[in-house]
Amino acid sequence: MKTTKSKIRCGGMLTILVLALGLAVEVAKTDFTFSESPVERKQLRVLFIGNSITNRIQNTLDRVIQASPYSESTFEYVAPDGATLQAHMYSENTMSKIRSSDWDFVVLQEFSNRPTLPNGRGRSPFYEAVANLSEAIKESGAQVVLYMTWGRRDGDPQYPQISPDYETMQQLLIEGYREAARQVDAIIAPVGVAWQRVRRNKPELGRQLYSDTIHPSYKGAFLTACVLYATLFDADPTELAFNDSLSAEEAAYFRSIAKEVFIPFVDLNGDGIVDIDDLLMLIEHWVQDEPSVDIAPPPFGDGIVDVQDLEVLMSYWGQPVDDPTLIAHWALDETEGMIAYDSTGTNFAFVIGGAVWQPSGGQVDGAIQLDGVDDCAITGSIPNPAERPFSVFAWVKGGAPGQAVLSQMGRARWLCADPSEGNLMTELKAAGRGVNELLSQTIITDGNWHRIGLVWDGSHRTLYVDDVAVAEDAQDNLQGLENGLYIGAGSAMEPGTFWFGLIDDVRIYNRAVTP
Ligand SMILES: [Ca+2]
Ligand SMILES: [Ca+2]
Ligand SMILES: [Ca+2]
Repeated sequence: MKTTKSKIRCGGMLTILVLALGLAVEVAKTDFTFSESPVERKQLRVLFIGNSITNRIQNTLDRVIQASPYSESTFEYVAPDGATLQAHMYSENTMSKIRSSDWDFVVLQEFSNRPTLPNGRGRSPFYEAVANLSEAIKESGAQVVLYMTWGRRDGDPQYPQISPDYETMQQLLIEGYREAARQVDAIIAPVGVAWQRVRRNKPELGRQLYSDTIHPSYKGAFLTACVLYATLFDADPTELAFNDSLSAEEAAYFRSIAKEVFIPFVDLNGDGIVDIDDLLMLIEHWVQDEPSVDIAPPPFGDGIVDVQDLEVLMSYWGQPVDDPTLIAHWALDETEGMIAYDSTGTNFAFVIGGAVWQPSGGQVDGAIQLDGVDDCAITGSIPNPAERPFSVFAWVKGGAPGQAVLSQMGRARWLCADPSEGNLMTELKAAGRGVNELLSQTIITDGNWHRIGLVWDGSHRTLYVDDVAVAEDAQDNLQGLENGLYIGAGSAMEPGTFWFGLIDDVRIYNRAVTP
């Protein structure tokens, strides 16, 4: 099936592909990292226009700038509590401030729920105010920056039907700010995206970003300041040696997140390398508005797949992939010992039962061989996959009907062979009666290597075998939780569920990957 798919793709796209590869050679040197030459360092004059979401980060941002190579910069703020951009637009004080100086950037921050509300109530006054203010800002010779804010901690209590929870409100804010930026050709400071990363990857710390349900704590202010710093100075925030009042570890984590939001997702099919398969996916959607491959400019593209996306992809060609959406990755390349390391961080797995490392027997370097009796690997907690789109992949060889590749402790088997035939199956499903496991008709226990996967995009779950979708159904939520996993055993380590064979390269992403 894989061959057929590739043939169809290649046949129709060959001409474009050849052109793209020719172009790629010329653009391969393009680098989307931050500018770093000291001679390029320029002190800036920046005006912020907003409300308490701005004035609560003002002192932190000033300290970050003071501790940076840009300490001679001038930052001023017009940010009375509760102000909307519409109010600023009618404010003589704000308008004269815009005209009063030779600003490099003017940063606009809207009242926190306006960009989430339907056109009549929020979005159109937001767009209108951005357009009006931008006109004045551009006339004064400055560039417009939109300070994309974060969703309220528990959603919007005033409009629960629109933003019932944080994640929904954040998505609406991202959409609203993107559209506003598109209309006036503004730069986005993706602060809300950084908050979303923290809330997704470290839920407890994510709630600590708030001082109440709306405003930033000193932690939230520090994360925000790092993103604004990176946006305005085009500088790498991880080079700042400033922790403010945070622990060194937390400050370093927030700086790394502030950098990550500018790293594009170049490994489109989630297999750890940027190669021809990723390029084919991009070419397949050439000049279309396809979010899954619209990687440039980071962090969320610009609504079209074009030469800019190709340049970014090619700039990572053949390089190791640093994908911020890869939240856990057990390469299983160890040669000895009882620990399987997680290449994305600290979530190592304990190997029990006497499983045997196979350093030259894997599909991607080494793999682990399990005996089908009591061997498996036990991981630490991973973030709840049910809260957002997620994908999980593994390479497997061997196995028998009823055996499991990956299960959540005390919950569902995420990837397993069904008990009668050995077809790929998942038990991860929505809450409620009448919802069943998803069963494919593709046998994975035939003794050959297979790359198996489960993807939930927020509305559908799809099973993959060897990069081909083999089963799919609608599933608008999932029953998951923040918990550990068993690699190579069922969710209660029941006899008969232990995998007898090889497992390699287990990957979990917090995005919907199309393999
Ligand atoms: Ca790839
Ligand atoms: Ca693009
Ligand atoms: Ca491996």
